[in-house]
Amino acid sequence: MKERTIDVIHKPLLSLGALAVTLAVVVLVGRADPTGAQTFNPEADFTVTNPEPEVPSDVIASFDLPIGDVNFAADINFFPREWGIIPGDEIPIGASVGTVTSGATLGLINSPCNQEVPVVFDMLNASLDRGDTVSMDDEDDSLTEDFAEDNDGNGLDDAIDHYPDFIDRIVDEQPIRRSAGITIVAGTPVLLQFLIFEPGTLVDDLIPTDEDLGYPSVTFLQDAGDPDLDPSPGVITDFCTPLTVLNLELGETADGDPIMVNPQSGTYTFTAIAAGLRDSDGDGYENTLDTCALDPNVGNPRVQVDGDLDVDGLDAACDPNDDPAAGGTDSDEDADGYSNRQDNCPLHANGEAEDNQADEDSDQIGDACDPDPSVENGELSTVTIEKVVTIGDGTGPGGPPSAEACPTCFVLDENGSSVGDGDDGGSSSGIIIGIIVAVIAAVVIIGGGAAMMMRRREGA
Ligand SMILES: [Ca+2]
Ligand SMILES: [Ca+2]
Ligand SMILES: [Ca+2]
Ligand SMILES: [Ca+2]
Repeated sequence: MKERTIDVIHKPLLSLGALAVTLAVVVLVGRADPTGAQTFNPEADFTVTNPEPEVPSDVIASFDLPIGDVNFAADINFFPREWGIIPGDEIPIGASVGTVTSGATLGLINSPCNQEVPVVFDMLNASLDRGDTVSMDDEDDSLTEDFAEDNDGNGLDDAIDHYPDFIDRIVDEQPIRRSAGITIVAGTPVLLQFLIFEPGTLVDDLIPTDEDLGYPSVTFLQDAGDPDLDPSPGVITDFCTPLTVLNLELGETADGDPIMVNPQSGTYTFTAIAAGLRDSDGDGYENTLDTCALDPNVGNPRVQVDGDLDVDGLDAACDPNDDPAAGGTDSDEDADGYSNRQDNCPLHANGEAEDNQADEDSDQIGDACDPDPSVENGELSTVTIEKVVTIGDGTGPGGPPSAEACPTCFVLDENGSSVGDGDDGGSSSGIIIGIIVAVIAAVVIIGGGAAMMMRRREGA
């Protein structure tokens, strides 16, 4: 995999929240190729619960990063293009379409990054009507954000049956399916969404629009990525490995409406491409986790006191005074409002009174202390995982499900062919039924980047 491609995809992801990574939907199997990724070795698994051809089947995907790895910056999945995908307007609004279960590891309130936090989302089919929107703010002053209320009293949180308005500020395109789930994390309602767009959709100027890549599917956590948001100090000060993600995508609703339908008998390759976060000083700790991003650490930021005698979160490699007896302890060394572990320049004031954690090159080292603010420090470790999945007995040319098997499957009208024809299937046909699960699995711990801690830019 070319570095360029990952880099291209990585950048827009960086604007997303920390927890987004925990929600990364990875539909893949196998082990990572560790080439060039000594500290980024994701493992993935993939299961089709019913491998019969041309029937709805659940897809269970897992993705794990072991402790000690850098967390990931981006993850892009590709469903085989022959998979049968049912558009959201063919599925009842509010129908259950899956579950996301994740085990995240967080650092809270400037403590070591070792708090295991389980997060579960029940995903529901959600409205695609961009003309009927809901705000992520509490515009009616009810003390609950509007998206997590049921103001129209139909039993669905408003983010389900109304389109969150921030999405258009990130991707100004019509999706063909949206699923959404809300769960409470630390007392705050958190919204997770998966959006699937038509092949070739310009999701972002920096994401390839080649139709051959299939359907871009983008994950949103809260409104992370909204250009109207700014960082702010918060309680989540780090997000690191280990990380586990289990994603169940249902093949059909409880009422038997199809959601995803297997292709014809054959073998199909799932591919995932993931990128690990940058580690400027090569000490094994990504820049977001490393309070001394430019100096190899003395200790491990996941372990209390290790390399940090005064327990202020600043490793001795750069702590100007690591001796507690000498009054070295200072959880916000530069007194800029961001605690050391959340601050992308712990020794340089760059809080809200200054440039507020500005990071031009998105390498998680703030402009205020970045030795080269316009060139990323540290490499992205890229990993590609492929898995061949067998449907039916695996024989035959394969191809998308027939129109009889899936009359509601999304059809890409190209060269006169359609998914439902069933007579020109096979991987070499012009039909493109791929999916890029461009899981916006980005990581920005720095800058108060944790999604829940973002807030509306003033005047926005
Ligand atoms: Ca370091
Ligand atoms: Ca210290
Ligand atoms: Ca600072
Ligand atoms: Ca930077």
